[in-house]
Amino acid sequence: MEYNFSELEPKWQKYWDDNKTFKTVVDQNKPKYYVLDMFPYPSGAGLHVGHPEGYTATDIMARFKRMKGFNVLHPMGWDSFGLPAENHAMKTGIHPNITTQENIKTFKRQLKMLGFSYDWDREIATSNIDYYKWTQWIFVQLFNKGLAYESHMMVNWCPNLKTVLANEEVINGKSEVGGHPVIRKPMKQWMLRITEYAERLLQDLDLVDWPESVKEMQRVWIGKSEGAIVSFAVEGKTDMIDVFTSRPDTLFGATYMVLAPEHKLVDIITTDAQKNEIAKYREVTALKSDLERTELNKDKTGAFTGAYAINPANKKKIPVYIADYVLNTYGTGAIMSVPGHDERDHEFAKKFNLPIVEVVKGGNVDEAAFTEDGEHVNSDFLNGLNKENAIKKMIVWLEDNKIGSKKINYKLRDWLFSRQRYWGEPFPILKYEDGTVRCLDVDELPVALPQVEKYEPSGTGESPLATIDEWLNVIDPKTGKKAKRETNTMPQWAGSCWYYLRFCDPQNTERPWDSKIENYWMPVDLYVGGAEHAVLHLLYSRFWHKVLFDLGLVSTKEPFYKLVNQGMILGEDGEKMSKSRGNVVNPDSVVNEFGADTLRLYEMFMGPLEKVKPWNANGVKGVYNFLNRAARFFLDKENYATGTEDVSNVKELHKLIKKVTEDIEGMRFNTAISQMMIFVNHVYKTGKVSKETAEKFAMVLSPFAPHLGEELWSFLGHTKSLAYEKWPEFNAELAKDSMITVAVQVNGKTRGTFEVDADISKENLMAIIKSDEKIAKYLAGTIVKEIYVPGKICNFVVKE
Ligand code: ANZ
Repeated sequence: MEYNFSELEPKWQKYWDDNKTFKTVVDQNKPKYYVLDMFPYPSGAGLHVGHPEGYTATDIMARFKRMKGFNVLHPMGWDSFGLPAENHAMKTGIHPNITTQENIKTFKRQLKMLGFSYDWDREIATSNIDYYKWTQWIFVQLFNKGLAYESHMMVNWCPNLKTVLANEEVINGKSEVGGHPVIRKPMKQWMLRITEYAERLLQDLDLVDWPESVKEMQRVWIGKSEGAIVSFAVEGKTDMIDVFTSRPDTLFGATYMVLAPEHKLVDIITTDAQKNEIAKYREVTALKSDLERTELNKDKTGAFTGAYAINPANKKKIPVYIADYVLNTYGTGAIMSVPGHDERDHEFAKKFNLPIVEVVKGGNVDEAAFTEDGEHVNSDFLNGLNKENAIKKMIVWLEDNKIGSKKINYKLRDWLFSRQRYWGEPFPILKYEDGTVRCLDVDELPVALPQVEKYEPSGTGESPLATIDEWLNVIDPKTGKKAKRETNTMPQWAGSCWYYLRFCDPQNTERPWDSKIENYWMPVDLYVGGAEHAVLHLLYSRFWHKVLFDLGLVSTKEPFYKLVNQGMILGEDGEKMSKSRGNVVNPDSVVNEFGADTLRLYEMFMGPLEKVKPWNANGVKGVYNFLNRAARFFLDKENYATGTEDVSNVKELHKLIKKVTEDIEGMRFNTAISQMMIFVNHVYKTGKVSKETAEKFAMVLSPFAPHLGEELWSFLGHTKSLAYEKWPEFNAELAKDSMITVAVQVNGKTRGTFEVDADISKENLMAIIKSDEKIAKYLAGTIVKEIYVPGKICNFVVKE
């Protein structure tokens, strides 16, 4: 019997479609399981072999859980707003909506070709108006809660992309998309107050089962820092300089101060003599990014203001500088400098010849900053204490003397939420001539994205929407006032912040989702996708979710209970797949040559899901050969026993059931597949199987290779899909090995091995061993100890 995958795969796909096999509705009588993929951006390139890796893993889980009696929600959709579609439109002149729809078609065909068990009735696209209406609605909720505001500020401006970018989208000074240079520019932008949720975003990481590495990246990004605010008087001025320090214990070692060049006190305290120098320095730093400014080991620069402050601990006069290594956006934008114990301060002090005082013992502060713990010295009431106790005591002293107080700071900044681009959600905002704004009401939504001919951003920072007069200018129907629409659009992250909620209730026209339905499906039990979203999508969506939770709109504190990151699939050459390297493997051609089941099985067999793995064409053939052998054996009546089958088949079958069940639960798909290979080799050896054995094999195979699974199931006489059949029970009795090998050791040396019945009693085993001629001579003396490790080894200690 030929393994005719090119016929049987489309046949089963059509069956699933025609019968809506995977359509899901709320069923209170069943436990639910929500398994979600990070939905793809439908690019022009079509599906990449990296996509089916995660999608196959979730599909195995979905199919397995259905057979385990769960009501499974397994949806798919499109993250279809975004820059690449718009850039493509600019090049080709074809409207992004048209190319997006075409790309979606290709992606959908490819996903269907792979046999994923999605409930396609739940398909959504973030660029569809009946979806983004609700994205706008969520923005209205944020606005009304005071979490959205406009701010004039320094932003990350990317001249190539002609848009601003969020901090999370700038990596080492380059845009996350395309790697273009990013500069700083002052602009008025929409911001979301994610900082208000910093502590909860941090604390609630304890509630979720996520890779530690992703949690840690979020922790670092949120950047909680405990310390104190300390106020320094400025000589001859009434203004005080407040600093944030994580080391208030080192206050006695503060020998100078530094303000960020943009700090508002700079103009007030700078002496006339220093005005020029300060102005020049400020000009140079204005162009630098935060990253450039804070790089360690960078040559330290700065300028003296001419002013002096008073160290409140020892009343010493200390000079005040400005320097770019102090950021205006963190803490208070000013620091007390402790060159003895802070590396950057040390470098600066060396360069500007400023005094270095040791206040913690343990190093040589003239040579280098000593940053470790140690006994405090030169610090009056802190002398003799370690860091922890000195910090505590200093905070009490600061608070008693009204010089400062305990303070917690976060690195997290508010989220820059507007883009000067066309292909995104318009803001539901009207701007009046007097500068005030009105956020629209629900009945005024959606604000549709107008059709335009020209997508090219002006480059001045205005969105292409600003050029469409008839869309831009309105008379506000609610106030009768003249108004302009907000012309910026939302970033691509907006749509993906809540799509998992819409999947619960995708066709609701009254509201974004029904609470009862949300309450049934949420949280997402398993979420699989790439690690690159650690501080972008995964942080943003947690933030929105918490806002929605506070509004009583969702029932869980966290959206994604368990997160798994699949490892990247590299080219055969071990390099990242890319067009320019010519090492891209196209899923279409693999499926044409070997079938979808082979592609699915191969991607799961390559290695552990989380690991980075290179593609290997021979590996694909190997997996194909396995499926081919399995198909030829099980789809052939000749191979079915007429009487009873070899008992060893049943034993192997139950070993298989145990291993596959446990491995799916632990998401160790590669080892589950190995066991299937062992099983198929075994039945080839015994020659015949029973129908029952074949049925159970079809069931355990089906989450991995669902087409062949269904084919076998129907070959065995069933008329309905096996998708909801009960997962086979493992029977320990049947899986037991019938014979075991026991090694015999006498005084630590192995003297022989015995093949015995697996359930032999210890007494019988001892009798057999002791009566064996070869062993008997070693046991001649007095046996002082007998230790039997069942099924493995028998140890004798003998005295002469
Ligand atoms: C004195 C001191 C002594 C400091 C010492 C450190 C070590 P984290 O932990 O990251 O919060 N700092 C404060 N505001 C800053 C700003 N706007 N730009 C640059 N640096 C700033 O770091 C807090 C420490 O970073 C603060 O504690 C301050 O230096 C510096 F032995 O104050 B420290």
